Amino acid sequence: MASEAELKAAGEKSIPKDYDPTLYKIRHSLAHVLAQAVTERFPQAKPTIGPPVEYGFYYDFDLDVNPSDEDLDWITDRMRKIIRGKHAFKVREISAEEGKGLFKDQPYKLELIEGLVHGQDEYGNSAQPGAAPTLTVYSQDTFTDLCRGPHVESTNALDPKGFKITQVTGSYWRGDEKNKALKRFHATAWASEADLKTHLARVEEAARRDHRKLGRELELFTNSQLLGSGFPIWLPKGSTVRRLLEQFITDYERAAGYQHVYSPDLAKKELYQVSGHWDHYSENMFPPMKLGQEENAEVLVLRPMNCPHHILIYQSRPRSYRDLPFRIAELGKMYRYERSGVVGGLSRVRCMTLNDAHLFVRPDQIKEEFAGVVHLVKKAYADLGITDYTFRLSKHDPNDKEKYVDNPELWATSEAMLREGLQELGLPFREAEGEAAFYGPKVDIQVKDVMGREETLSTVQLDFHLPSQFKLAYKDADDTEKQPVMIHRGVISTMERMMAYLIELYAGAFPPWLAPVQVAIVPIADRHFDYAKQVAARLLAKDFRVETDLGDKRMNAKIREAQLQKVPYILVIGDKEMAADAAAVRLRSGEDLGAKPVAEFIDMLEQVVKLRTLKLVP
Ligand code: TSB
Ligand code: ZN
Repeated sequence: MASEAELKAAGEKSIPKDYDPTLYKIRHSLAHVLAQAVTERFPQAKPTIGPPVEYGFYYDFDLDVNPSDEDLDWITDRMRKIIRGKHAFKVREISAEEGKGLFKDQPYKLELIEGLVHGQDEYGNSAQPGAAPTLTVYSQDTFTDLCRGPHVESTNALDPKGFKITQVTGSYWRGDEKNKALKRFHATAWASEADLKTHLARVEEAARRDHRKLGRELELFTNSQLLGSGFPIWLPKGSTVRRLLEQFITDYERAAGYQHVYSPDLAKKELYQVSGHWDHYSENMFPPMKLGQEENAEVLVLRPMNCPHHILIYQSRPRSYRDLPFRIAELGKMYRYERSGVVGGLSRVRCMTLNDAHLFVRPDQIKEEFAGVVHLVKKAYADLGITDYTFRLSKHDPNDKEKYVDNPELWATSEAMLREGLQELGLPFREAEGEAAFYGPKVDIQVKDVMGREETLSTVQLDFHLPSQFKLAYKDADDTEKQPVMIHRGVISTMERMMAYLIELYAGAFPPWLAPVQVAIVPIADRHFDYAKQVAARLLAKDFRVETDLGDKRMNAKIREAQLQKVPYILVIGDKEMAADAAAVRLRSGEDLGAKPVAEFIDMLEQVVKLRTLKLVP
């Protein structure tokens, strides 16, 4: 298996297929300009490699000093001067011998040439066999680099204010910590200064909304070194939000004819051999555990999906056509071996709870049930305030026989059915190859984070494979045995991913119906404590979530604290309010609604919570 460092290096070099070719050239050319400036500032610096990455580029140098802010300013100014010099990027083909002469003082370039000659790419990985090595060098001004290109024609095509050096971090030659430690200059780079500014503003907004940061500040969840990465712990406040979401979705499911079940988090390996997970999904599974040393000892695996368990529920008694659709739902815990480089915060974890359901349906019921799920998704999103989402038909990759069951007919039928289902509902969608589940195609509901990165929240999947693997059956009206079809679906997604998304969507300011604390009560002085406690008790009796601040801080500090915690309503209580059975109502935004009778405030809160409005005042 690849080492951590290799995976990391591989991740950094992977340029997505849809990378903008113009930005690629701009960023790659700027990397050369940066290398010129860095080697002028630090003549001892040995350039290694400097590829474009998402949002910009980096360049790694073997360099014995830590560049100061002053150095970075100098380099930035120098880069701008070089750009304004309108230097052409000149390309030249060279022989390996010539290259070795040209880069005789640059050990890393020599190693790269050596690798290229022996069919390796610049990361030391074997390139396509048989590829004849043509070496090219690109020069601008006084600087020459070994490079495949392509580049812009001249520095004239670069905006001298379109880039920013963001930081210098440590890295290793070829991403391997056994190798020489290097200095990595990171820069974000764009076609124009305006684009750079837009990007920087987005980065700032993303940092403000970052669910990992807000999760800490608002005490929603935490992580522990002792647990390991990908295993978040839900703190009391995060758990409150989660419980509310779970209640919300299970209520909707009950109304839509789902039945809820509980099943164990693991099963014998055989279950997953029958289902096909063992063959097609074991890369994403934790290693099995053998109970005992004997040859025939039982082997258990943590479940990566809940479907096989729900199939056992279907099989717990004979079914007839009248029993269908049979809708089984569970907030099911699953375990997936995600690579450690990709787990972080809540949106990609290794232990997760899916708002899962499996619908066992007759073929004539597929369309209606599919529509029912889409309807449920839309209803849930409307309540949660999720408005920006798109539909993706996620298809298999016919060339990948390992990941997908090999049954062309199954794929043709099921993909066509989902496509029709979407068309009949009049939903715009796009199609993506290689995104299906191993057992069938999906309709994924895609959302974007502040940085525009896409991820899947809800999913609806059509499956003819598992019913066949488990020989599922029902007795039809004419007494013959038929095979049901399965629809797998998640509406809320995993509680983890939805929580991450909602924290960022609301920037931590949950709507009143979801806020972990809905009301903060701030008595001004000790003599108001008893009355404050009474108000809290009345709110609690109505099932509202209240915190009363009986600390000795000043009123303003208490209000500020509640605002920082993004508590929607703050009730300030002094002599006047106490006398009138009232409270001065403030919102977390700082807006002051003035004094209101407590009964009136309770009415308002009841209404806002019942309607699940995002606004704090109806
Ligand atoms: C819907 N068997 C189906 C189920 O019946 C299934 O497991 N589908 S899935 O593999 O696509 O996962 C369902 C959803 O879980 C995904 O759409 C995604 O929103 C969420 N999810 C997947 N992996 C992770 C993860 N590592 N961390 C958090 N959420 C995840
Ligand atoms: Zn499933």
